[in-house]
Amino acid sequence: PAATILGYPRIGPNRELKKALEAYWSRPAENPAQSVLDTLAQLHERTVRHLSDLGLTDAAAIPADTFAVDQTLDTALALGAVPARFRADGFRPAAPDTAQGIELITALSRGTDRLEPLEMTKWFDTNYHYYVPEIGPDTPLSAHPESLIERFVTTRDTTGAITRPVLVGPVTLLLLARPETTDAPGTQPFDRLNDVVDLYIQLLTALKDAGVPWVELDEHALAAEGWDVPRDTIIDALTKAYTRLSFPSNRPDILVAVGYGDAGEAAQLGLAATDIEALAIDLDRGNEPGEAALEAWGERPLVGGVVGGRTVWRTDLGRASETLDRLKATARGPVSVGTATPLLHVPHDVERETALDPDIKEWVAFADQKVAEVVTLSRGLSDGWSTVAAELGKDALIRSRRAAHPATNRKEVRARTAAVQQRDRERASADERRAAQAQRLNLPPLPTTTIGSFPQTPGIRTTRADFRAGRIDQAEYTQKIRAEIAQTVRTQEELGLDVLVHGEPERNDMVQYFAEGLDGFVTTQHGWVQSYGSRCTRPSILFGDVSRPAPITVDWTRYAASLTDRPVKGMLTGPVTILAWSFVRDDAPAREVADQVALALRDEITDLEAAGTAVIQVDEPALRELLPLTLADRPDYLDWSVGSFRLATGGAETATQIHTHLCYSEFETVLDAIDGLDADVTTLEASRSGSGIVDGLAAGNFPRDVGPGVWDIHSPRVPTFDEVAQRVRHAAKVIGADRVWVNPDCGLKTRGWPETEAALDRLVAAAVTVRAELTHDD
Ligand code: THG
Ligand code: ZN
Repeated sequence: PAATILGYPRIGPNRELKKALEAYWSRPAENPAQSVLDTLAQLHERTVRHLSDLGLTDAAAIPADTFAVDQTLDTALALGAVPARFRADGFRPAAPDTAQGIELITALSRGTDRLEPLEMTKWFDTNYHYYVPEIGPDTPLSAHPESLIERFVTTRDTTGAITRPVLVGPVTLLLLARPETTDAPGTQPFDRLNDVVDLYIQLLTALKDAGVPWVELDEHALAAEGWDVPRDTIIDALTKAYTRLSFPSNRPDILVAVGYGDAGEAAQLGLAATDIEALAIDLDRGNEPGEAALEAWGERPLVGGVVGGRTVWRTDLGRASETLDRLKATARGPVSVGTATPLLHVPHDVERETALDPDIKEWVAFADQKVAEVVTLSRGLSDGWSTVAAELGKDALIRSRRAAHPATNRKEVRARTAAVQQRDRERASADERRAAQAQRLNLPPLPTTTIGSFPQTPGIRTTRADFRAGRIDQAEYTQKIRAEIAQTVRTQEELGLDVLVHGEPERNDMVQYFAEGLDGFVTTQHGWVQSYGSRCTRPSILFGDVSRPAPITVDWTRYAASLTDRPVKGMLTGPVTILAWSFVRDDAPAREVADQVALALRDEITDLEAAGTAVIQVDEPALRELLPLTLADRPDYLDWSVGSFRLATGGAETATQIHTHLCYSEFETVLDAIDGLDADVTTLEASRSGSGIVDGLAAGNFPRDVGPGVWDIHSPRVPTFDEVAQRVRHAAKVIGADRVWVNPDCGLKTRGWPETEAALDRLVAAAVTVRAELTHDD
């Protein structure tokens, strides 16, 4: 096949898709489903023309990689996988490119007033969330190729381009799926592989009949370990599935793509044993294929994914050319150039960043620049590297300028990380801290608190936007934010919470806010990346050595504390999460970068302590997300990630209570983290797991305090008093009333004030009630 990319950002250069979806969701009368379809069609046509202009001109070089909001949801819909609870409420499988399809996508991704939406979870080790398909033993499945065909035919007729439809492959789809909510525990979507392969065969036949020459099936799950299904079973099933898929002659050619790491030799041999036509491999994070795999693969084409899709740094063209030359020399068949993953994780175009420091801007490649790199490398590989000597030379020059840039190697920053000792990561024993903090804080049993943010009202957003645009000055901004803080503190006092927060009205995003306050980061104007559904983030770029020119949070926290006699928690984002949600430099080890960020946070903690702060929370919601996909890489990661958290918090005084907060975590990670992070209090997302997390925590018998969330803040629904009280009672009983905090699952920034006040009122009442029950029992 030709030079290609595995996928392209779908949100649109001006977030057109986000805007269309949100307009339809909030005002469907003026913006019917058809308006979303129109936006999608325009975006797709524009993307195809644009990629073709950028040089992806060969047949099947341009991927048609999603229909609407998510690649996994699209594939689930192509298989008709609508869970029983939605069918019972009248939803039927539908092609996404119909009004009915958009309604179905809306219901599945957002839920309805009666139905829980599909769960969302992280896509491999990225900050993208996919919708988890529900495929149980009885889920009816049926093939729905209409949208894929419609897309292909319309694009061909309007632009002349022959695109390549993309689906998540059957093995990966089932590994990413879960059973339906009503299925018996222990049911395994993977058991449906044979049924699912039947449907892929039907899809492929229909695509072939419509004139589609190539399809891409993404089998990224092969790059990851730790699935519920044993590796050998997966490889065996993979081989059987692709043997069946590739057997019929009436089908498009099949490109199997494995991004996000290395497929491993066993999987490559398994695929080689089938009749698939082409294989795309990740040469950014994965290895060059071994001799056995190359021999088995024979004369079929390989796509070498040398252009990474996970960072915003330019590809090292010289190194990529050498990798491609080696692959070409060892492969028995043709080699072409591609990306290592879809370009979903990077913004559209760095040329739009007119405010970016020009020195730094030239180091950066967003999606369009990465496409250009693929095209350049492809030309060099086929016509000789001398034909792209100018591009290679320019890249080498930029690379040397980057290495010599003073901000990438600051002596004083490096000296400080080099001087870190193990004892800097250690505090007094948990028992000593507990005693000192109990004396200082004098809290009741089952203390109540929140996770940090309070509702981000339109007024707050306007204040921040006005300040950024220069419409209000510093003094007016400070006064307005202080008014918000005062209101939030007063409300918490009235509600009777024990440990208060200032509510974070000054923060746009919990990572971007700190990036703006630290040296070594730049932020972008248009660098939006889809997070899930219509939601986006604008990751900051961590380009140099990190230091803290001035305190970041201290003034706001001090102001909040001046308004109340109760403790006000200082609120920081932890080093691992700051790394996970930024684009991190690739010219220094993660361990070094994390320690630099940790030392900046450590200074912030010292300053908060000097301002009188007795409780400081350091959030690490992304601790799980960066966990490497392969088991062998995990111990090193846990060592540096946990180590950097401990470096950030290790300077806190014995009587300063350090909290941390984790969300989206699987239970085992939570246990390891609570142990490793050595925080005094860990608040967790727990209410959606039933009593699972709480019972597990009880069994773990930890010597530290925990706050398993008692209110699921992801939904506007206010829990009843009895629900909350029951959760508090259960946690107090099994973990011990002296160890348990009472708090919501997560921050409240996405909630409105009415439900926030109502739910917190019940939360405090539940804590008070269960406290009283404790004294009676004694
Ligand atoms: N910040 C960052 N990454 C994250 C989260 C975060 N990843 C995980 C999780 N939280 C993702 N959740 C969300 C929730 C809401 C939004 C984005 C990610 C969101 N975004 C606004 C939008 O799309 O309109 C834009 C926000 C902004 O102005 O910056 O609402 O908290 N980095
Ligand atoms: Zn959370």
